[in-house]
Amino acid sequence: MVKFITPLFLLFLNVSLFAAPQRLNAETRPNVLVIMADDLGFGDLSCYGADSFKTPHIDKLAAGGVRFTNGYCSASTCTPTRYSLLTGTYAFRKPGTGIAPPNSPAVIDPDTYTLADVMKRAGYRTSIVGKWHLGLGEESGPDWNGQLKPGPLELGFDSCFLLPTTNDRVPQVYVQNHRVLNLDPKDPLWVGKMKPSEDHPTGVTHRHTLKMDWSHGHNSTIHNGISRIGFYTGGQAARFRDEDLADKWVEKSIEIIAEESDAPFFLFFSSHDIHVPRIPHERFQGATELGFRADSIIQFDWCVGALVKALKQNRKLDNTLIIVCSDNGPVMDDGYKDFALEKLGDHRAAGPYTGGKYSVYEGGTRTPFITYWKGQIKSSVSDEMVCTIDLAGSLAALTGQVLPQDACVDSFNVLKALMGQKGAKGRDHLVQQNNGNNGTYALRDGDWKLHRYDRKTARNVVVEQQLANVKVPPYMLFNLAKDPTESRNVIADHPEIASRLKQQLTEIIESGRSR
Ligand code: NG6
Ligand code: CA
Repeated sequence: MVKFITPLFLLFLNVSLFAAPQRLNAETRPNVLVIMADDLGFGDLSCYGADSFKTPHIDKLAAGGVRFTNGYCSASTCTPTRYSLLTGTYAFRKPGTGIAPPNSPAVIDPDTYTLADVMKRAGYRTSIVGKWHLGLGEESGPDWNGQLKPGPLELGFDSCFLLPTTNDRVPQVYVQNHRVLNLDPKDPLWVGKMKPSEDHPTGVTHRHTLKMDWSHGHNSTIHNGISRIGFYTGGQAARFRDEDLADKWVEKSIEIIAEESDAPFFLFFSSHDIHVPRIPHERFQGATELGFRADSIIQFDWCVGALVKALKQNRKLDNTLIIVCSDNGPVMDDGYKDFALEKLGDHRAAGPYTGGKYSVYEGGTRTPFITYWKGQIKSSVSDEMVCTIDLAGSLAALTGQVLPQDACVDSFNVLKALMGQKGAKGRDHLVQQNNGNNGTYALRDGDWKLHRYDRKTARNVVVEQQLANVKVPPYMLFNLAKDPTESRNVIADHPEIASRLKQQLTEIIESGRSR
C-alpha cells in the first residue's frame, strides 16, 4: 500500500496511523534541504522588502513557495536556536545552551532524540554542512588533535563537514566527521583562553597589520589578517581562508545532493553568512553599495542558487522540500569595523521590527522563513506562525512518524502550514528567548506579546541603530496587531491579559514541555 502513497496524500492521513517509523518508498519521501543563514534579519532579502540590493535566488523560492510573515527562530542568538532546531526543545530548559565558547564540549547530550534521528529513522541519509556552534567532545572539551566526539555523528547525522564554532571564534579549521581536516600531526592544534606566549601576535599588539579592524572583543589570535575570539597555535595546513567558506559549503553539499542512493537525503546547510567577520569571497566584495554585510547576503543568495541548480542537474528538484530560515535577527557592529552601520543607507535589516540579535523584541527572532517544493507547494504568502523549533515535529509528520512522547517536547507539527495548505494553522503561541537560560523571555500568544525580564537590564532597544543594554521592567505587554514595533507597553491597560500570559509563560517554563 505504501507504494501508492504520494507525498501530498500523506499529509491528509492521520499521522497517528504510523506509530512506528515507516520506510516509505524512495519516490514518496522527498529529500529535505534545510538552509539556515546566520544573523539574517527579517528585512534582509528583497522578497521581504529590501530594495537596496537584490537576492534573486531566494526570491525565486519565495515566489514559487510559501513566504512566511510570521516565521521565527526560537532565540535571538545562535547556540540556543540551533539547540532548539535539533532537539525540538526550548534552550532555556537546559543550562549551558548560551553562545558556546571555542573550547565548549558538546552542548547536546548524545542520548537526546534529535531532528537528525527523526530523519534517520525514516531511512534518510543525514548530513550537516557548515556552522555547528554546539560544542564538540566530552566534558573536558574538544580533543582538537584526536577524535572530536560526541558531535553531530552521535546525534543522528551520518556525516558532517563543519565550521566547528563560529567564524569569529578560534580555530579556523574544518572538521570532517570526527577529525580536523588536513591536520598535520607534526603541527598540533592548541586552542585556549590565555595568550600562549609573551610574543604571540594578537589584535592588540599587531593591530596595524589587520585587514579588518575589531571594534569590541575579537582581539586575540590573528588568522588571515583578522583577530578572533580566543587563542590558538598550530594546525597551519588545516586552516581555511574566510573568503572560501561559502564555496566549500556548496562544494560539499553538492557531493551529497549528487550521491546516487535509494535513500533520500536530509541536508542541513548551515551557512556562516552573514556572521562576523563578514569576509565574502573576492568575487562578491563590492557586490552592493552597503559594504561586506550586504555583500555577504549576496554570497548567501548565490549559495542558495547553486544548491537549487545542483538539485535541478541531478533531477531532484521535484522531490526536495527546501526550507530557508535564519538563526537570529540582524546586528550591525558585532565586533568588527566593516562599516555595516555607516553604509546602511535606507536598508532596514529587521524590516519594520524593533530590536535584533540578542533581543526578545520581534527583530531578534522574527526572521525570513520560506518553504519550497516544486509541484507540491503552491505559491503563497502565509501569516501563520511557524518556528525553526517545529521542524522535528513537522518532518516527523512528513515521514509518517509520531515523535516519542518525551522527545522534542516543544516541537509542534505545523507541516500543513509549511506546505501552504489552505486553512492550515501554524502555532498559536511561541516563547522567544535571547541567549541560554538567563531569564529573558517573551511569549507571543496570538496578537499579544509579553516580555519577561528576570534581570534588571537587557540588550534590547536600539539606540542610534545599535542594540544597547538598557534597564528593563520585569514585564511589558504589547499588542502586535496594533503596535508591531512594540513601542507602547500597555501592561497597565490590560492587567487581566498580562496576568493570563504571565501564568501561561510560567506554566510552559515549569511544566518542562509545551507539546
Ligand atoms: C558574542 C560576540 C559576537 C558574536 C556572538 C555570537 C563579542 C564582543 N561578541 O559574544 O561577535 O560572536 O557572541 O554570535 O565577543 S552567534 O550568532 O553565534 O550567536
Ligand atoms: Ca547567529
